[in-house]
Amino acid sequence: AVQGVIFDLDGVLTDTAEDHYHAWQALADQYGYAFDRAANDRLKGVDRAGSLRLILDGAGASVDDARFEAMLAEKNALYRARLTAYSPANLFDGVRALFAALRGAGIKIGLASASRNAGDVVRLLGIADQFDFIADAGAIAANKPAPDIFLACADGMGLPPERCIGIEDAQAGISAIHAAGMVAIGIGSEEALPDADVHVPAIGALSVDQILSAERE
Ligand code: B16
Ligand code: MG
Repeated sequence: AVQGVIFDLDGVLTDTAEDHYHAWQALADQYGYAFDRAANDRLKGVDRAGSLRLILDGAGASVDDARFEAMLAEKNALYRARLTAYSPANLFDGVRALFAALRGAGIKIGLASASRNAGDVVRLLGIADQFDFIADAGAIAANKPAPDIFLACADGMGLPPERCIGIEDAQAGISAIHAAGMVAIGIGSEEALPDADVHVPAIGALSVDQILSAERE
């Protein structure tokens, strides 16, 4: 039986994806690199350095290491400036009720975000105390689609991976969940997340029963 549910953050519990987009767009504009929402879609679930590499590749640009690091710091400053406006109102509808229902069913709750800002974001959303374990993206060797962060989260909750279910909005995240040996629930359409075992349009549409009965396709 399922004993733990591991949540992605950006795009699952809150809409930070929009803020990541605006930060990358501002950085790209500043350097004259072509970038738009379609290009941004490919960055979902990809870590900060991996995202910048994709943007530079897309623009046919290359920079030295010092400039690369400076650009990462700049993007993060732009992103964190947007986070200052965050409050519990930024939590997606239904998250608190879902967490309460999971807790009531004796199921542990974990967080597996690729974001190094995840701890600050859940504090701003007012849900930091709801997690049994928050995996540290900075301490993970390989990022999504590698299974590492989901495995670290299961381990941190004291559960074997096969007793956990993962919830993700990005294809890289669905792959990471499957590579960890877990059932994957996708927030999004079948077209966007063809590999997910279950699809729901938003986190608020997901019930505990649906989570507990989800099976690998
Ligand atoms: P940071 P998730 C990911 O979070 C985002 O989807 C991705 O767009 C972002 O680049 C990445 O976190 C790194 O974030 O720059 O804050 O470390 O979807 O895994 O919760
Ligand atoms: Mg995400």
